[in-house]
Amino acid sequence: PAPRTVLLTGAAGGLGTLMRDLLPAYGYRLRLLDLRPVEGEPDALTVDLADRAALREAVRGVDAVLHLAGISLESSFDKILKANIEGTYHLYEAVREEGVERVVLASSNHAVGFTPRPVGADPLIPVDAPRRPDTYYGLSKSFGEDLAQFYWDKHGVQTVSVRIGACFAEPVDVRMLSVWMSPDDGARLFHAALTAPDVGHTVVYGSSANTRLWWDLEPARALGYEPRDDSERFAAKLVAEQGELDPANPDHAHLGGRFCTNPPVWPY
Ligand code: NAI
Ligand code: 15L
Repeated sequence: PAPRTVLLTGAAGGLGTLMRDLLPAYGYRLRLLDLRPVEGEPDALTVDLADRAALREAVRGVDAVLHLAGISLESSFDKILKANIEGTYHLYEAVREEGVERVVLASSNHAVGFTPRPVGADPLIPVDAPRRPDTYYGLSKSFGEDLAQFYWDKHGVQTVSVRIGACFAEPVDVRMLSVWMSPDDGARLFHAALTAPDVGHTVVYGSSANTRLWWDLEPARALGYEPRDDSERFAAKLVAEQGELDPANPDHAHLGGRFCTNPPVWPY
């Protein structure tokens, strides 16, 4: 049966805000959590992932957790350690202690960011390609995937780790034509990840069915995900403004794009 009550962590963030709008249509009742207040949601829990007691209370009685909270760009190792590495550990401990069956974990393409991007007829990047984090941020996502595997093997907590490409209303640069996940497809994929049976720990790439796709979407499709969007409708405008990706430009050489060379930094 589909889980009904889902704890959405990171509910005040960009993706959290999109999913607050889109997931209720799939029948979920969302319990919201963030470090910051969630605008217009007085019942949202204002909780730091460092607060284990509050996390335990937050997960009590939910059917699943959609874990989006954390630092979503590059930062110092110390900040990443606290929010993403220790924070995700605290979340899994709360989940284990309260007997929650499933987590859907926001991993990122930056866990494999130093993988060279496919060029021309190169094959799509498989989900079992070696992890090649491109930042401390990407390292924390790689850790999250290991943590999820460990909690499955050791404690029977199921996880789908979604290596999200870039989920925004529209792609904003030419690289994003390859990695874009439309918000509607994001909701479709999270719904599939929340409901597919017997996932154990499954890692999938998360994007739309883009014409310029770089990675294999079959593992996501195997969960029941049927993407309906393709970034190609934005391509003419973006390519006219920015040109095609340049094989000689180091910013364009890897899946992680600029995260490999000059990563955007978390603002606080
Ligand atoms: P965001 O930065 O907009 O939102 C993250 C939220 O987490 C923020 O509201 C922040 O207050 C909260 N947060 C940070 N530290 C916290 C802590 N210690 N305790 C509780 N809450 C905390 O990021 P966005 O774009 O919404 O991404 C959500 C998740 O998805 C992140 O884990 C990110 O790494 C991942 N992701 C997102 C992608 C995207 O395209 N939006 C791409 C790949 C991964
Ligand atoms: C991420 O992991 C970031 O959280 C998001 O803000 C985007 O920059 C995305 O990757 C990307 O690769 O474009």
